[in-house]
Amino acid sequence: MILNKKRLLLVVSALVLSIILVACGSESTGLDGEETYNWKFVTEEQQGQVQYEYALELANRLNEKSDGQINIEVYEFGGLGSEVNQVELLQSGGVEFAIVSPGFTGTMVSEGQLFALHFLFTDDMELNQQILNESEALNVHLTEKYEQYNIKPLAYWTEGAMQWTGDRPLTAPEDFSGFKMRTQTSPLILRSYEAYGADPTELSWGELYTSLQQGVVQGQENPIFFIEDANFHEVQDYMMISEHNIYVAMTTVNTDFFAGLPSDIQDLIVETVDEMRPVAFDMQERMNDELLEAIENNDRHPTEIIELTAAEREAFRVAALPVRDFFIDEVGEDGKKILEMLIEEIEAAQ
Ligand code: 6CS
Repeated sequence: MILNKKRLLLVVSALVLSIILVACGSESTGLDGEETYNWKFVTEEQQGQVQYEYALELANRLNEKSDGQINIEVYEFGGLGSEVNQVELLQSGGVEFAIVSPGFTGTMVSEGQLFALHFLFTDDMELNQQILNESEALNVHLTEKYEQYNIKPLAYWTEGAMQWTGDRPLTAPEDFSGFKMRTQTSPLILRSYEAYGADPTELSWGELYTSLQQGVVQGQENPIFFIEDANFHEVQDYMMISEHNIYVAMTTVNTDFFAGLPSDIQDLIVETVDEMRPVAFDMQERMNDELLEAIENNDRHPTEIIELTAAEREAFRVAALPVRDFFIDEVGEDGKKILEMLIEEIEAAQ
């Protein structure tokens, strides 16, 4: 009797084990199976611009590596609404992948607003990208904050240093006094410009060209490639090489969607997003260099390019420092810890 019970226990254990093994096995058969995966990937930019070209390259690599099992349709900015609408689509699963700028999630993931702080990163773009790749503050702690909203950042990467354009030279904080500055949708970005005395307005970039042309706003910030490709230089007389910040983009997926994928597909996505880090860096560097030349050589729409001196940048850095306290006060304890850890990581990297 005792022997029978033991035998029964053994049989039951073996059965349970085999069920677990089969279950685990089926979790990792995505790439061996017949199934095809058809996903949507929305970007905040258009053909020829960094985010769109990045997304296309990532989609092509995943298609090739999966022998055609993974098919991703990449969407340009515009067709699926504003940048904020696109974030909502990602959260609801209307699209599986998105490139998201933290500047459009500021009212939701308040901790992500740290990217709005001026003069936080270094002046060395390669080092900045390395920090974005390796930072625990970002890749673990900030990522957890996004995941609470069904957004899973797989990579933080830069589209280049940010520059100001304006209808006037902007070389000292006082030049921003009463200046109508366009910003993305994030309280801390607004606050950063209020610290210089500006009068900032949130706008989608889809409305920016006309708003600059009509004087609804007088200036804006963006990497050089974007200023040229979106033709903002046509309706702005000055471009300041201010490098007051870096433009950060996030490659994101819907968290629930990703969690439900077979593990080998998850691994393939993570591996390919990792491979894309240097590709994205080279892409933005090339486009920023080429399009700076294009602005310099544009006689039809001349733009005066003013490179801020070290002393001018220092005056802005000092004026921007109190915004860090505002971030800490407004965003709370977790945000404070993430920011402090990131600052330590940046200092250590230097
Ligand atoms: O200024 C903006 O809002 C846009 N700038 C860039 C570089 N990418 C997309 C974003 O929406």
